[in-house]
Amino acid sequence: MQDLQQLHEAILTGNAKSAKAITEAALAEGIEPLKLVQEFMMPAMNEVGRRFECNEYFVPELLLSARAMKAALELLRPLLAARGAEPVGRVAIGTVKGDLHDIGKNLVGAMLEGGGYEVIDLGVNVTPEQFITAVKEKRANIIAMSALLTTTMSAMKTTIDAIKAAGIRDQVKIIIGGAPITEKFAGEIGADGFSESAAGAVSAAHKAVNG
Ligand code: B1M
Repeated sequence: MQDLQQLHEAILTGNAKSAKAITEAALAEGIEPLKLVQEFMMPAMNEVGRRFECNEYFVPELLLSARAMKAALELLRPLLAARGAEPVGRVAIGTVKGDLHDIGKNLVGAMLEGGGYEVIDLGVNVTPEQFITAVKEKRANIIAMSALLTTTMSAMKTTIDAIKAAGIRDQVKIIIGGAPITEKFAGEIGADGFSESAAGAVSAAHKAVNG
């Protein structure tokens, strides 16, 4: 029986090899992927953030923990994304311009896939033009934007304004999220939906599309 607290510890100490091995073993034991994410992996990243705030951790430690988190998440992603045949919509997802955080965005993408959406992952540091191209050329009917920095939240408004200026606002629903984002902010910038969690992003997408 795996001691899952070791998964928390592996992410906290940035040990990607160990994070991967424990995740593999836990999955082999039949432990639910979502349980691993919600009860052990995300709390570990929150603790990494707390230590960073208190100057106990610095950027190198953040990078190592992020790498360990990603190594474990890569194993879980296909399991979180297991779904039926017909996509219920096409989502273009990305972390906005100026922002390089992608762990939450990747988790949201996997949950949306699991919720039956086809997901076009535009990556990080995504410009308004890239989102517009995804709507025009890849026929995305939902845009999901992620921002983790207070300084990049404004890029969400810039993107929505650019989508309006491109004359395609009525072709696409826009949902947003990320640690500093609030429902109030989403309303102020004219987004159609907001979620503070990856699981909630699926309901936000359903709600935005179906009203
Ligand atoms: Co940075 N970072 N970081 N960082 N980093 C934060 C965000 C910070 C809060 C840390 C802190 O000070 N406590 C702080 C931001 C402060 C602020 O703006 N108020 C910060 C800072 C300052 C920085 C730098 C400026 C540091 C520097 O260089 N001096 C720099 C900026 C680089 C840039 O982006 N231009 C930087 C860099 C980095 C790393 C590259 C080292 C690394 C990222 C690696 C990567 O992502 N590949 C990193 C990390 C790891 C973090 C913390 C520790 C963890 C983020 C994370 O992955 N969380 C973070 C502190 C923290 O959040 N506790 C921090 C786990 C993830 C699952 O949660 O991303 O919140 P999260 O996603 C959640 C929800 O928010 C939601 O669902 C997800 C799952 O529930 N969600 C959505 C997210 N996107 C959504 C989209 C949706 C819906 C829901 O659409 C519909």
